[in-house]
Amino acid sequence: MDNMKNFEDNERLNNPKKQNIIKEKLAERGVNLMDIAALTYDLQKPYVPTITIDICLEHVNNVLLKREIQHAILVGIELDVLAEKELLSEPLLSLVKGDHSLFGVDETIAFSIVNVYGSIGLTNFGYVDKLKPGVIGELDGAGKREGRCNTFLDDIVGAIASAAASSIAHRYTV
Ligand SMILES: [Ca+2]
Ligand SMILES: [Ca+2]
Repeated sequence: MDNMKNFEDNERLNNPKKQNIIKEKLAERGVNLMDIAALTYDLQKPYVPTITIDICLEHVNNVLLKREIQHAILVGIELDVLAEKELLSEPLLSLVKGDHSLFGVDETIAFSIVNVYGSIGLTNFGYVDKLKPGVIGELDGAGKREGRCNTFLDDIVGAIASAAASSIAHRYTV
């Protein structure tokens, strides 16, 4: 009975089919899961010295299984793509394209990703959002080029890395 219940819970929370769609969408936007795992590695290395990049990648994959997170990623990426194609209406188009400093919905989407993993996720996200390490900085820079919009993507990537780091922290610390 318990096994059945766990199975149903996982069915409700996880969606393995959509995980592949999410991976494809991230790849289309130039994001490699290994780059996200590298961010997770840097976040967790000081706390879990035995951590490996493969463990980080495994946790990144687990994060991408969660329905709630998949939906947040889909919304964010779609808005970046629509902004690039100028298919949003004003004033939203200018806000998203310009990554306006008072536009915070990209961070709100990121919070909805890290929130799944509790308060450690939020702390990790605050850190990567401030320092913009690795691929986050690259995406942020690329998004400022003509015809390119990464307003949501940089926060999404930071949030996935932070969520994976939190998943590791929950597993390895007491
Ligand atoms: Ca923002
Ligand atoms: Ca952003």
